[in-house]
Amino acid sequence: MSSIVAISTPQGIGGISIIRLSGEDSLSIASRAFEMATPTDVQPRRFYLGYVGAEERIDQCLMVYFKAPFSYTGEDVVEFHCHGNMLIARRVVELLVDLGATMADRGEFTRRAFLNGKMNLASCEGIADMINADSDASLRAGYRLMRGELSTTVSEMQEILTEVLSAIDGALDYPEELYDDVYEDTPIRLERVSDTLYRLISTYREGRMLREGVSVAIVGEPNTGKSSLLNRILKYDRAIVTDVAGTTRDTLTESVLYRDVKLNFTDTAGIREGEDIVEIQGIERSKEAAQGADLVVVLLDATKELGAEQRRLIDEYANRLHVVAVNKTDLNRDFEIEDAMYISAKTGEGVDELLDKIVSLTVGRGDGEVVTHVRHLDALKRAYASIRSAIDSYDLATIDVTAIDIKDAWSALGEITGTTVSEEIVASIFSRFCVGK
Ligand SMILES: Nc1nc2c(ncn2[C@@H]2O[C@H](COP(=O)(O)OP(=O)(O)OP(=O)(O)O)[C@@H](O)[C@H]2O)c(=O)[nH]1
Ligand SMILES: [Mg+2]
Repeated sequence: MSSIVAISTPQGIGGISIIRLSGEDSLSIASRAFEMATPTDVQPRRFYLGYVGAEERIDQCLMVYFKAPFSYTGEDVVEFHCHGNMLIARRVVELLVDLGATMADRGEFTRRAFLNGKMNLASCEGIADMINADSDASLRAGYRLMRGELSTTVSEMQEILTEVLSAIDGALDYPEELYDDVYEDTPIRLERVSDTLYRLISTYREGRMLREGVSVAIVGEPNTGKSSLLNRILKYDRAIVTDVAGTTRDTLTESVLYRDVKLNFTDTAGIREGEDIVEIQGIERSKEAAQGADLVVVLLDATKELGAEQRRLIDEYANRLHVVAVNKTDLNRDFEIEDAMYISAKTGEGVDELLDKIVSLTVGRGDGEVVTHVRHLDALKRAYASIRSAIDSYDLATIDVTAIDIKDAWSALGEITGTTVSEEIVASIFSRFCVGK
């Protein structure tokens, strides 16, 4: 494969810029571009001081060589660590292209690592997640995916399925043995795989929220203090607050990091019988926002009697993940309703407790193994369906059909680690990467 080159550090000014080359010609290309300050034989994993350039020196820099297969891509890799200016980095890339390298595509280094067996597909996705993470929680989830927690569980399930398949194969050749050893044992082993699949599938909701953030809609009647609560959470006056009922006309979404988790709050227009066309549309949007949210905060006003409309709102979200919060407790401490949180957007009282509650209801399970990608979820669901079908239709007479179901489950699982995945999926995964990774 041809040698590829790219700038691997961000486009901008910094301490250093790293230009990376990978491929079988990379050392010979690099040697023609680099003049050592003290000429010597290049050893892997050692830094050499020298000059990069051809007719004209571009920069004084460091060069390091990683010999295949002990490199990120599994190929020969050379890096130049130059001074951190894009003009320098671009000239070095141009020079290396002149000497025979080609420009790398997005994610091409990591893609080569995958193709060369340095990393499985789920680990590559973990790397992309780490690079794109915008909260500590999503960073940790990416790291764990990269380190192979999910892949290990998936491979363990595949191993069990492989054993079951070979036992069935053997028994098909010697049917008299099938009854005792395999026939009894197979459903038990399949149930074990089924349990693991079920457990993993049920973590997806939480996993997605860890990766993308938790969406929370604040709904309530006009003037209950929804916008005030948003401002209090954001710690600045983002939304307009007035004592006029119907101040907020449109939904408004902002994110905060709270205890390492990204929370995406949507403030909405107060819900009541709409008065004008703008307000009616705003209320429509409030309902849509609440519909799409992971969790709904139903906000009540401690200074008002609990009316029919508020009760209707509470009922409406009763079957959803929700928190009922009573606001303005600084004005009235006697308002009581079952299972509510008591807060004051004005003084901040109770607001951290509310946020804690939101976190614990959504991503509160902490550090268990979680599924974070819909692609993985989809593969797990298909594997689960095949295993259930294998168990449900389990019968001596049709053991060959069972074997087909088990093979289907095995190959669905293989899509996660990449052993059975299509070229299109691989391409779409690496298109999410940046150039130089
Ligand atoms: N004393 C007190 N006043 C509050 C509190 N929260 C909000 N308010 C006041 O209540 C009024 C309405 O607040 P908003 O935040 O605009 O209420 P809203 O729910 O966004 O109202 P709409 O946008 O009209 O639906 C404002 O005068 C706020 O200052 C609170 O905790 N205590
Ligand atoms: Mg408002």
